[in-house]
Order: sequence, then C-alpha cells, then structure tokens
Amino acid sequence: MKLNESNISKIRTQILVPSYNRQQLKTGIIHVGIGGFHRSHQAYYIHQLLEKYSATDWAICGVGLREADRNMANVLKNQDGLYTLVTQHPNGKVESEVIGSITEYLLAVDNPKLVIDKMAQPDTKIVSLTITEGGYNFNPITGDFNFENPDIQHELANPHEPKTVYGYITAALRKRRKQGLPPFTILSCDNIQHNGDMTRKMVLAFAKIQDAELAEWIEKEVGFPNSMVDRITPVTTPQIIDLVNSEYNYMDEWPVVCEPYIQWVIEDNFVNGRPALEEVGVQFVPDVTPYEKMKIRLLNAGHSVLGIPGALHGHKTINACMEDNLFASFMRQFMDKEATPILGTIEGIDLTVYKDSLEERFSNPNIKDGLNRICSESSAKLPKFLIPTIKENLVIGGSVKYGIFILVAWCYYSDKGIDIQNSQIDIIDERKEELNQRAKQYEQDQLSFLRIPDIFGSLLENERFRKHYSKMIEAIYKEPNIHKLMELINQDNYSVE
Ligand code: CS2
Repeated sequence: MKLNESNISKIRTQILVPSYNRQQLKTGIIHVGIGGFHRSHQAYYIHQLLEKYSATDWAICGVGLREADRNMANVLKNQDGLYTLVTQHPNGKVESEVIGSITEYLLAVDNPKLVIDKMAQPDTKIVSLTITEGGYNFNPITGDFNFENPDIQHELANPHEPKTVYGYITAALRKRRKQGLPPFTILSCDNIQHNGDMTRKMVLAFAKIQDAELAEWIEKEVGFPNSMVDRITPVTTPQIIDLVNSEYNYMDEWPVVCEPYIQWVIEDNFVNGRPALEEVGVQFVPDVTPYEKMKIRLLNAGHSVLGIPGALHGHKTINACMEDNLFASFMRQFMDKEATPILGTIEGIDLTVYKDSLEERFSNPNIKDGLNRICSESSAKLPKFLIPTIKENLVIGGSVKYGIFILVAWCYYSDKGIDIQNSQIDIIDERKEELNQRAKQYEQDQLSFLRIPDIFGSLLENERFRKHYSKMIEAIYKEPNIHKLMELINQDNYSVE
C-alpha cells in the first residue's frame, strides 16, 4: 500500500495521520528548498498548528529550483505531499506521524511562470527558504553579492527567465507591486548568522541592478526576519524506508528521521501576517543574535569539528565519533576553550547546560547522522561555522589550536580523499575540485590550501596562525594518525609559541 491521500483511511489504523481536512487549506507559505530539514522542522510546526488550531490559511507549497529536486517533486506528487516523520529518541523510543502541511509542490525548472504566479498570488504571505549556506550567492568573506554567477547574469538580463531564488523573488514581488498587492515576508531558515539581514542585503543588491524602483519598494515594504532553526535531521537511509514499511505496512518513498529536540527562534518582523507559531512552541524575540551565534558556533561548528577528523579516522556517524572518548573530549575542549570565550555571556542562557545538551544530542545512537552529510559543502559551512571563531580568537589572543587542526584535517581530507584505513571518502562539495587542487600543492607550498580568499580571507597574514598551521600540517602529512594528533592537541601544555 502506498502513502497517499486515498489510502489514508487505511493507514490511519497503523499510525497517526492528519486529522484536518487538507482539501480545505489555503496556501499561505511558499517554501523554497524542501528537503529533510524543512520537513522535520517548519512543516512539522505548521502541521501541529493545523492539528491544534485549525490554521487553515497556512498550508505550504514547496518549490524546487534545481533539476536535482525532481526526485522530491515526484515523491511528493505521488504521495499528495504526505510523508512520515520518524522521531528517534536516544532510549530507542520511536514516535511516528504522517505530516500533511505540504499540500503542493512546484518544480521551477519545468515551469518558471507557475512559480512566479504562485508567489504573486494574494494568498501567499510568506516565502521561506532553506537553500543551504551556499545558496545565498554571497562572498563569505566580504559579504558581497556574487554578480559573476552565470545564472545571476542570465536572470539580470532576462527577468522573465529566473534561475535562482533572487530571480524568482524579484519577479514575483514586481508582479505583486504592479497589481497593488502587499509584498510577502521573506523568511530565511538557513544556518547563517543574521540570515534575514543577509537575505535582505542580497535581494536588494540583485534588485537594484535589475530594477531600481522595485528595489526601493522592497527596501521599504518587505520584512526579512532573522531566525534560528534547529533540529538534527540525518539523510534518509533505505533502512528507514524499510522500518516504515514493516512497522506501519505502507510504502513511503521518502520518510524523514529526526531527533526529538526542536527549536525555532524568530524576530517578529512579518509584513503580511503570520501563523500563530507561538502556540506550538516557536519563540518570538526582539533580537535573535545570541541564539543564532550560540547555535552556529557550538552546534554546527561542533559537527564539523567531529566530522572532518572523524571521516579521516574512519568513523561513519556523529554518534560513532561521540562514542570515541578522544573525539568527544576534543570537541568539548573546542567548545569550552575556543567557542565559549567568543560567545561571552548570553542573557538567560546557561552555556554549560547548552553544551551538555549538545553532547547528549550528538550521542543519540538512533540518529546515526552520517559524516558525509556533516562534511558536505564544508567550503560554504566553515566560513560561517568555524573560521570566524578562529579569527576572533586571534584578535583577542585566545586559543586557536582546535580550530586550526580542523582546517589542517580538511586540507588533508581534500587532498587524499581516503581515510586512514585507505577507504574512499565520499566528498560532497561544490568546490571539491578546487579544494583538491589547492590541497594537493602542499609539497610545493605548505600554505597552498589557504590561498582561497573567499573561504579563508586574510587568515594567512596572521603570523600566529601561520605558526600553528604549519606545525600541524607538517605533522599530519608526516604521519596521518588522527588519534595521535588529537591527543597531542588535547594536552594542556601543547604549544607552538
Ligand atoms: C549540520 C546541520 O549541516 C550541518 O553540518 O550541522 O545540518 C545541523 O544538523 C542542523 O543545523 C541542526 O539544526
């Protein structure tokens, strides 16, 4: 039996299914970039709202911008937008539920006009985004919009043939403005500090070149709330598809697994109404800065700190790294000695409690968050998650050895692409080739990997940084024994100065 609307009355006997009438919902949210995370997080919050508070104006229409989204389009079409959310507790308890808040899906590459029209409809009040850190098209060091991107150049020249999120958003806003409609709110849900401010800056940079008047209107009228999102959502494996099949007796082609923890903190800056998300636990705050900084510099960075050396050592998942005491203590030292001093005190938050909870979440043996996912697109993640912490510590004379070791390990990982047992590592990174080219020049130029300015900025110019980096990179190339190196760095008296 397949998961879809017409089978739902039979499926109901096996598992919780939506109790609201999905046919009567209006689409108030267009979400660009539906993947596992959106489905475990925002779509789940909206689903709860539909269950408990009949928020009928707020169903979600998904949009996929890339050819790579075709699979998701097909699955959601076959399943009428329904999917199973499987929540895995550390103690083995499993809670599953069929989620019904996504009622439509549009694949933009098939029909761009349909997407623009949908965004421009009066019912659309919010366009939300999970397009990944790399999807925003900015230079992470300067923070400027990248006009060199050929897709951007194409859509600047052909406003009716958008390709990126910027082309779609501006085309839809232009249409709304012409029709005298209010704009929609643009809600970024990616792990970028000040994600709303950043999106605003990028949208305005693009719009100014395309249509200065429209840019002015956007500047005045559109809201871009900053938000912090959190729920660990590993890649769906065939085992999960089998689990759903055997436990609940139906076939879901693409269920989602997640941890029990969930958090969403948003600045209340919506210009065209919003769902009453506070009813289902979302926190609305005047300033999200402390929350996002804490999450990105501890949780997301913590993932990379485990993931990159973990992959080289031959670990496969985050929980496997946490079972390895040396990795667990290395990560905690990084958090305590390098990330925490930068964060300072955050009103109302006990950072020790937060870090303890991260250790617990990372250790969840039933999540099995693959290191391929964690290390994917490190070229977009590290400039946001880790490199700023190293830079800020260099300024204040703080510890930098843990962070620098991750960069060194990343160079070795990008160069060799194998772990210490000689197994191939599946590196997923848009800039994989470039990283490999740079890394492999190590023999001729020890610092070669760092000569990618839009990733590393001016790190190289710092003498203290160079000293540390050189010592560690020599050590890893001489003897790539990850455990031994981590042990060494973990010692209090480790020093290059
Ligand atoms: C992860 C995040 O991408 C990553 O490297 O750190 O996807 C993380 O799992 C989520 O941000 C959790 O909220």
